[in-house]
Amino acid sequence: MSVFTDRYIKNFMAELEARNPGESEFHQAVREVLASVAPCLEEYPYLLENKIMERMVEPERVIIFRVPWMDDAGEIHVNRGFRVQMNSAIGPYKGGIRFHASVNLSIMKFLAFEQTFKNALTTLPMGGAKGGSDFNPRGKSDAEVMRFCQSFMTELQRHIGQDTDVPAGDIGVGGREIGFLFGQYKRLRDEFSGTLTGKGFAWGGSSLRPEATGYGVCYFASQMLATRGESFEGKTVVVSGAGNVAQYAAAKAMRLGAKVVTLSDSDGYIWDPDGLDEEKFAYVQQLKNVIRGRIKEYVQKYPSAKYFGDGAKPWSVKCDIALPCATQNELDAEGARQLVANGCICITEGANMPTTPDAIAIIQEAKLLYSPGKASNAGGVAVSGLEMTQNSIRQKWTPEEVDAHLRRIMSDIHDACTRYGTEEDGYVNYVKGANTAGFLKVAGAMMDQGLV
Ligand code: NDP
Ligand code: 2IT
Repeated sequence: MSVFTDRYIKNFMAELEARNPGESEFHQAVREVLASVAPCLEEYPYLLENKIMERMVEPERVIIFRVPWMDDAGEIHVNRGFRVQMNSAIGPYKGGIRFHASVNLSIMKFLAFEQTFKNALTTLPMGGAKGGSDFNPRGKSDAEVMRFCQSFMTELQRHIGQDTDVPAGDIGVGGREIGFLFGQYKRLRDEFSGTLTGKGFAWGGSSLRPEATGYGVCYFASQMLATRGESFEGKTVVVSGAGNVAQYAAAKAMRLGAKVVTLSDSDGYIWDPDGLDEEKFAYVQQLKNVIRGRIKEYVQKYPSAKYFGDGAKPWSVKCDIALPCATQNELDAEGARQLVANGCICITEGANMPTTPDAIAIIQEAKLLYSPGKASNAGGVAVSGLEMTQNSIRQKWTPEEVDAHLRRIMSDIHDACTRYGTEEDGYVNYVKGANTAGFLKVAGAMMDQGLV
């Protein structure tokens, strides 16, 4: 790192932390991008003079609102709603909505910041945003979730629209929640539009949107593996999470010939040495998406599997490929050391920022294949972009058509990462590649549009 780069990052981060106190996840996400793009800033001084980075870390708009709702027993609750509209340089704001007890401004800003670069990488015209609430959907009835979604949308609808800001799902927001949110949006705005993505197939949704993130993760991982003459065939795969992304990443890995041996939730993980098959996958879908149960119930159904509780993570399980698909900072230095020691060759992120900075350093030092979520999980928002296109032209594409687009987009993202991330010794630094490619695209658009 040059003296300029080192000093620039230190000064920039000191100011960012002072302006945004306590927002540790946001600081972490900015620091990583800054470290990747500082050499570009040195190379193109007009980006420095135009304070492009300073403008990128300041959201264009942040909306914080009260979300009151009543539970089934008649008790009143008050949650906090957020929408961070980070950057609209290359298209309308676009990004998911997260319902999880941990949601706060720092998490919303880190996710909106990451989304800006991810969306730029998809090749589609989408700006970056994220929203959500500290509402905890765990244990809530369908009726309670519906009332919460209706209250949340009653305020959010003022700030979104098909050409303004297009939300979608994320942790705690899947097909059920998008349905309730869309219903309320339609009622209040009197419009049937593509303002949300992840809609049901019968009412404007795209085929393959539920599968898109997880499938895209595996398409991207396949490209990474191919750079070393490898594939999923015959490999052992560890997956964390058991939600939307984890389920379809696991299913695709299995269908590509790998043995998927773990799934997890925040309570612990299951290890199935025989690996997932189609029947077990159908059971997991029923358990998580319909019954809304816990992953530990898997071992009652399949007693040859083992459950490890107390919030245990699956990283000590020997594997060739790891797919972290649960949440931010779930893979720490200890987990990274275990993966490296056990001979893992590839870590492809399905979640957003699941790997801590010290874990990334360990993984890259060992020259493992490693990709950041903003590159490898971009398939979800990419198919959301394709859903917007289909809504605009009032047409529906077949699963084969959407899959072909998804594969091409993941391949284009891989190309961008290798173009900007290949180091002198030939090692592909996917973090540097993804951050640089995304940054240059957004920065160019901001320059074109003047000081706004
Ligand atoms: P889901 O709500 O469907 O599933 C989340 C999974 O992660 C659950 O198994 C959940 O377990 C686990 N999890 C959540 N929080 C924690 C935590 N604090 N510690 C441990 N485990 C946790 O969400 P998604 O699958 O949609 O999202 C997973 C990740 O992928 C997130 O990082 C999200 O931002 C990212 N992502 C999602 C996309 C999408 O299209 N849905 C697109 C791109 C990225 P539990 O039930 O115990 O909470
Ligand atoms: O993190 C993400 O990319 C998402 N949650 C999906 C966003 C979207 O608009 O589909």
